[in-house]
Amino acid sequence: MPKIIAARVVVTSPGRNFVTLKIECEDGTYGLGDATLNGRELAVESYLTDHVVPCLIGRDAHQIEDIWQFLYRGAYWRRGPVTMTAIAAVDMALWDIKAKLAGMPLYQLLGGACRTGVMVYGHANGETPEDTIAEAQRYKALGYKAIRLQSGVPGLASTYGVSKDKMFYEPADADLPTENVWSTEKYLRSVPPLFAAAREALGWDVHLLHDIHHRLTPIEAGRLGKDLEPYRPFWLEDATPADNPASFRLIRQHTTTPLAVGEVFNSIWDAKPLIEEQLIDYIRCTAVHAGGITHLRRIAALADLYNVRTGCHGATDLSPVCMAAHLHFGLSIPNFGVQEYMRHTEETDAVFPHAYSFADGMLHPGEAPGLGVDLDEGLAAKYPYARAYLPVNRLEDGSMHNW
Ligand code: CS2
Ligand code: MG
Repeated sequence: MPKIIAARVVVTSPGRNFVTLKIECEDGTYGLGDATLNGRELAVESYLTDHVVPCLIGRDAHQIEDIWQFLYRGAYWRRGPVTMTAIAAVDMALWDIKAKLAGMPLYQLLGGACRTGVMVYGHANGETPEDTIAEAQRYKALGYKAIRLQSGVPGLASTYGVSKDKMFYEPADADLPTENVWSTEKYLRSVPPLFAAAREALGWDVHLLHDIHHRLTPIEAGRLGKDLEPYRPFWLEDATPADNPASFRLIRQHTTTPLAVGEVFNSIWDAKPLIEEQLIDYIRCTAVHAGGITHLRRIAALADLYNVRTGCHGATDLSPVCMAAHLHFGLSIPNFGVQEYMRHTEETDAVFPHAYSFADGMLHPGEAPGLGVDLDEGLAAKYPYARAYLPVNRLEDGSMHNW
């Protein structure tokens, strides 16, 4: 058996913070798992180092399911983002090891390719609809088949997801949370004209997406969905906080615009009512925050029964290790929908050399055995952890608002 003899956590910040678990076996084989939880990185580092790693030593790395069950059922404190991210890192690293030992790219072990590549969407953002559409044209010229549109809201000083840095922007941008001002009324007025102009300029052969970042009430989301119907968006993402799944019933009653949710979910239990009641069309859970490849496959299998497809979160805080996991997963499942792809910086790509590549609007995981991602530990050590937070949101009267 490939006996686990060591495991350790590497924290590095090549432009943003990443937490990576490296599990090593007696025969020298090692696997990598992403353990990055944006803004709470060190909590997962401690969970792994202090509470999980000691339990791994001496185990058979091939027993992926048993180790998953041991960490989930055995913890007593089930679920939660910190626990599930830690379990995810172990799970990813073990799949990496198993596929390396099999001499296969992971997607082959997961059942083989169901498609030629994984369709991705890029982020076009700009201060004005014109700027956003110009960015979208750039993505289209690069071959993207799906593009997310986010524009500045007239009358608001800043809008989350809109940045000067374009392709490489980093949302966690300050060592204490920046406070942004939000107005639902101003926002709701700005999105339909953006989509109208975008269809006019970009045509109908490209999928257009939009992220609401949980900021609307269900009835407001229903109205926006209805207003956007003529422009046929691919999806509306995180329309309202999903803590209460029943909210989505109200949205569904008012619009046929497809709905996506789940980037903050950490287990199948968060997704279950939304999937079973067919209240959503795309489930955005990730390998890193929802218990690894093992648990993500379980969520996707449930979703497939109800015609819900996947649309995994893929912002910059999901490391290249997680991106690779999503690509092997996405290539191998029947109900893949789309994969988010926010490009990492050159510094990040240098710390995590990888086999995946982009062509014709799709990513392909490549043919390297395992996940196909490595970690340059020497280079990683040159980028020490730097505390960084996402901004928060207040209404114009100062009330704290939803993410
Ligand atoms: C966004 C992210 O990419 C997305 O869909 O919602 O910017 C998200 O806010 C961050 O990744 C949070 O960590
Ligand atoms: Mg999002």
